[in-house]
Amino acid sequence: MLQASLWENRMLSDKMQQALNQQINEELSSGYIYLGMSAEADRIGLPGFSNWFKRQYQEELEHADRFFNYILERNGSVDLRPIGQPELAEETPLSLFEKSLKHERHITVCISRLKDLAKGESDHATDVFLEWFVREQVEEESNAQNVIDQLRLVGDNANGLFLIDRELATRTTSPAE
Ligand code: OFO
Repeated sequence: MLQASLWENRMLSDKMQQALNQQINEELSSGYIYLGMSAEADRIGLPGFSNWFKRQYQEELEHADRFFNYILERNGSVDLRPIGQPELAEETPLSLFEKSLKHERHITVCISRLKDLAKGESDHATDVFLEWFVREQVEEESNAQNVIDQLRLVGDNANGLFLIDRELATRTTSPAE
């Protein structure tokens, strides 16, 4: 009996499992959005921006992988769901990063809700697992905001845009530890 209750305590609740699966979908959708942004930046003629979004796409796949691995580690079931088409029109460099910031704020809300759920269920393992994402979201929002600030500063100045593009070209994939 004691053995059975210990085992139950190790399992994810159905609600938590569903929520973590939903987050895999959110992360893969994030990746798909950034892949679309990478293509759009290339269309505009900004290879550095295109590189930055492509790296971000790769980072989002790594985020999805963390949730995937965690569910399996907890003996849960992975349930992959459909991914929607990114909503991108003819974008400008600024509109791309404004969309990025808006999206990252949405992800921050998702992570906060997951954290609240873990706390509410006294699921300490999931609560601790989510700490990394809480810190990551601070960085994700800050990264997008920094580029928005630079773009607003240079305005219509082509030289300024060229310099930002050159800077964004240096980004390599570096998932936070
Ligand atoms: Fe952009 O951090 Fe994951 O989704």
